[in-house]
Amino acid sequence: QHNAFRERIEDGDVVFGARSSTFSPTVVEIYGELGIDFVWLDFEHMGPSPYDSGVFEELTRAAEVGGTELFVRLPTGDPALIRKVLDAGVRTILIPRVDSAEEVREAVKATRFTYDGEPGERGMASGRSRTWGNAENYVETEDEEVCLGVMIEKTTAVDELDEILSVPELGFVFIGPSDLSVQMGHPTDKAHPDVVEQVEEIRETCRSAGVPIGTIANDPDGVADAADEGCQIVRMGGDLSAVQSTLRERLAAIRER
Ligand code: 3PY
Ligand code: MG
Repeated sequence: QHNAFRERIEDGDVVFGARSSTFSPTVVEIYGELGIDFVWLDFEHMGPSPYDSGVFEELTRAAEVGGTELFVRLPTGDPALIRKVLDAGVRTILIPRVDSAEEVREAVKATRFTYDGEPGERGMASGRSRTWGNAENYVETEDEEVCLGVMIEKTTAVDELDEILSVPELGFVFIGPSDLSVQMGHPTDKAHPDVVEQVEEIRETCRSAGVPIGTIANDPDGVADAADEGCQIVRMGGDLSAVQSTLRERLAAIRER
């Protein structure tokens, strides 16, 4: 099975994902069955230990069965952690809070057997990424399946954006308006004109560089606007908010009768 997430954003398509804060393989499978393209698993702010390979093996199994792709936000770009998560079968990862192009290059290198014509820093594994269906051509094919993105959410990264975007193996950029609002001195005010302008500038730079852009949009109008703005990766909800809103409405309807 190819990494359809990577294939589709490289083809210029828009992919839609949802967060799963339950980290439940069953929810991952349901998302796949619904036709959701990727499952955002947030190990930056929550979740079980990202060093636990078993967690990722269960989730990648469920993603394969359901026909969706895991999208794992790691807490850091530590190469040791990146390798471990990829070896368990995850192929799409997001590194938050990057500061520099050098940091992005180090993270990318950890995902690759070949980097810039030289051997990369991915380790030969015997985990799920290699053993199930891909043992023979593992080294040749794996670099084509893995997709690494970074969050642009710090002013240090904005200052180095051109250099970050020139890393050829960078798969996509996800913009973080919440952290940008903190960084720019307007905490939680994502609608502040300076923050809005900064986000627009980052998007414009990414579009010019041909790097796919990710964003969060929680209603159909927001999703349409994001797609109009050239965003190709859209997170549009999650399991906790879906449970809350569905059951709140249902309970209210039942009590009204
Ligand atoms: C931010 O807005 O800072 C994010 O990280 C979005 O997930
Ligand atoms: Mg953030």
